[in-house]
Parts: sequence; C-alpha cells; structure tokens
Amino acid sequence: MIYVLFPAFNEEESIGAALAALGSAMRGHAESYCAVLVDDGSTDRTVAVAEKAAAELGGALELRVLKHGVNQGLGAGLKTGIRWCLEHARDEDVLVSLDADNTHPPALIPGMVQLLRSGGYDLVIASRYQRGAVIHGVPGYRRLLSDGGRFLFQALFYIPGVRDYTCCFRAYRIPVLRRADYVYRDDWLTARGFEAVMDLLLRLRQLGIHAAEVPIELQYEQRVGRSKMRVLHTIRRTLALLGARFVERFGRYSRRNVQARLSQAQAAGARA
Ligand SMILES: Nc1nc2c(ncn2[C@@H]2O[C@H](COP(=O)(O)OP(=O)(O)O)[C@@H](O)[C@H]2O)c(=O)[nH]1
Ligand SMILES: [Mg+2]
Repeated sequence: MIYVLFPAFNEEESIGAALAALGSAMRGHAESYCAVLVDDGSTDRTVAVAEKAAAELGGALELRVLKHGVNQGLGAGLKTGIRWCLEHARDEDVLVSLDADNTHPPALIPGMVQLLRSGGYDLVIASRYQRGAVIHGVPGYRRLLSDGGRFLFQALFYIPGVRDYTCCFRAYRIPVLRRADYVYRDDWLTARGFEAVMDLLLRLRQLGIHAAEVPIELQYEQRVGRSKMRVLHTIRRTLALLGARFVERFGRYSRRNVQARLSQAQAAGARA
C-alpha cells in the first residue's frame, strides 16, 4: 500500500485536482493507494471537495480524512498523518507526503516508490536541485530563500544524496519512520509550522539514512490563491531549530547515542 499524505489548510480550490492527478498517476499500477488528507481546521470546503474527487474516481482511490478541530500548523498536520500511517501501515508499505495545493505532480510517485525499493533507500525526495528539475512560477525571493537554505543545510547537516531539505514531496519507507519513533519518542514531530519539513530530515539524519533524489517539476503557477507560508516567521523558527539540532548532535542525539538506542530496539525485537 502507498499512503499519500496531504496536509491541507483551506485547499478547496486545489485538492480536487490534486486527488484527480493522483488517480491518473496510480492508473496501471498494481499496488493500492490510500490518500490520507489531514484537514487542519479548514474553514472552507476542503473535505467535501476531496470526498467528491475521491468518489469520482469510482472507488479506485481510498480516502481517509483526519481532522483537527482548529488550525495547528503544517508540522502538526504532518505529525497527525505520519502517526496515523505508522499505526496502520505494514513495513513494506510506503508513505509519500506532498503539498495539497496541486503544485507537486503525483505522476512522480510511482517512480519515487520504485527507486526507494529497488535502490534500498529509506527516503526519496522530489528535489528542485537535481538536473532535470523544472520550476514554474516560484517568486524570486522564495527561490533565494530555498537556495540559501540549501547551502546552509548542506554545510551544517550534510546528508549523502540530499540537496533539497525543504520540499515536502518525499517518499519514506515505513521502517525508517518507526526507527525515528523509537529513538525520539515524544521528542520528534514537535515543530508546528513549515520548519517541520526540514526538521523531519534533520532528525532522520541522525539515524544514518540512505537517501536519493529525483528531479521535480514544480507547478507553482498552478497554485490557486496565495502561499500559506509566513516567510519571516518560518525563517526565524527554522534558524532557532537549526541551532537546537546542531547542539543536540553533540549530546543527547549524537550518532553514538542514537545507534545505542537502535541496538537496544533490535535486541528487544530479537527477544520478542
Ligand atoms: N496542516 C496544515 N497544513 C498547512 C497549513 N498551512 C499550509 N498547509 C499545507 O501545507 C502545504 C504547503 O503550503 P503552501 O501554502 O503550498 O506553501 P508553499 O508551497 O511553501 O508556498 C499545502 O498542502 C498547504 O495546504 C496549516 O496551517 N496546517
Ligand atoms: Mg505549495
């Protein structure tokens, strides 16, 4: 099963097209897909539109809707969705996350999943920084921000195979998320806002992950309405988190400590 997680806040104008595109992407692939929509206190018709779009696919796509009563932020939405998937998924399943605003083409998903499995990766990212990536309609200041972020993250938190630390469009193997859950317990998926996307990767980094990227075609011009990212707020929160994660690397969540916890988990698993 491929779980496709859409964190959404007021996406009534886009979620229908995003689900329809997922329906087209899955066609001809034997594996089943389950769209997991985390509706984060939307005040518009996001859920109704999603349900209609799924119904129009004639049962080909299972849709699960998880709801927050009040808006809590993108990170909180990802947390709800990831936790739900970890409860329901089997180890051979895959979790894909992507924007609900129809700017991330679901057509990439089958290829990402195939690479994840055939290459033995824990994570495959749809990246703006791989040869062949095409970016439509992203404003200059947002590009500058991503480019600056990329250099900062790569310098401070190098992960082999990773260039794009802030794109939400990723395919994860379930066991790597379970390992993170075991190591960090309640101390992960804690970031509330957009900085959570980067934080997820920094936390997985300490586990020693194998990651790869595929080029994305980012259809930003297809976004209806404005981006929900508050730029200055996100920069501030991201920098604060970077500092915290940098310090942790030399203490509580050093590679050594993390590996020790993972060995404990393996030993406990072997005994069970
Ligand atoms: N759960 C949740 N999702 C959000 C929130 N704000 C934005 N999103 C979703 O996060 C994704 C990225 O937001 P978007 O506005 O597209 O940001 P951009 O792509 O960085 O410009 C979209 O799927 C949004 O619906 C929020 O407050 N809560
Ligand atoms: Mg977006």
